[in-house]
Amino acid sequence: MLEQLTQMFTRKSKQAAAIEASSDIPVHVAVIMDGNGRWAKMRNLPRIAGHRAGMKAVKEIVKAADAIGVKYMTMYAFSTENWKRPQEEVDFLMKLPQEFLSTELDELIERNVCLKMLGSKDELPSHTLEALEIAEEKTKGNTGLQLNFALNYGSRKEMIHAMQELARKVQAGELQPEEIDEAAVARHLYTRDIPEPDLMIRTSGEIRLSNFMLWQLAYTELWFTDVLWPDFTKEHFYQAIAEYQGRGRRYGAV
Ligand code: V0D
Repeated sequence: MLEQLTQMFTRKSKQAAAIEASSDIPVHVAVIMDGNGRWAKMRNLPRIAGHRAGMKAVKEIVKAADAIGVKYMTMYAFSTENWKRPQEEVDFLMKLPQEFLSTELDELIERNVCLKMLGSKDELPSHTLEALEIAEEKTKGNTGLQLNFALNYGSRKEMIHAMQELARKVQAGELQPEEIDEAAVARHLYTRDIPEPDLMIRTSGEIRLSNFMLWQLAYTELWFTDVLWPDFTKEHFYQAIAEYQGRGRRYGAV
């Protein structure tokens, strides 16, 4: 009875309520949002139409994650390899953060969401970087869901950056080589302040990591679906969470 009432007042779906009741909510969920181009192609639309549809899915999934109490979401939006796409498509993609934030930032602030960018800021156009930095600044004190956008992100690039920082500290005599352990490496990654993902979701039928969080996903549960990202709904998301809850994680122990 109490559960039903709670459900009514929070307008949560039955599926969401059941997941939340299981109490094993993943703290951090990472998502590779794949299949936007294929979604558009199937409809004889330009690829950019797929990206725009994908942005709608981002909004729905972030809400769904927030509703069950996920603390960190990391969305892979643009990889270091994506610069090789046609200039026109890259230019369009680089406008999406502004477009997304112009309609969503106020609501994200209202929902106490803290927004962060994960990746290298070096190559980003100034208009994209500026929108991101304003959003980071406006939400930095928020204590609710932390929403990370991996943008110009590549895991090997991230690890090389960490190795260079560590080497610099050794050279400067600030660090002994023996002091480079897992914790020291983790402290030099973009994710230094974020727990490792508990669950990684990849859409669109590709069963690989594609240079996404290679260090951080060492013990993460991986979940793959053939559903294309623009078609990915909160029901699919909750299915992934429910299957995650049914798996026993052992971290190498028996
Ligand atoms: C295209 C599917 C939201 C994946 C989703 C720069 C590829 C739509 C953002 C976004 C993209 C990024 C930062 C931010 C707010 C929103 C986004 C890109 C692509 C690449 F602060 N969707 N989205 N950024 N796509």
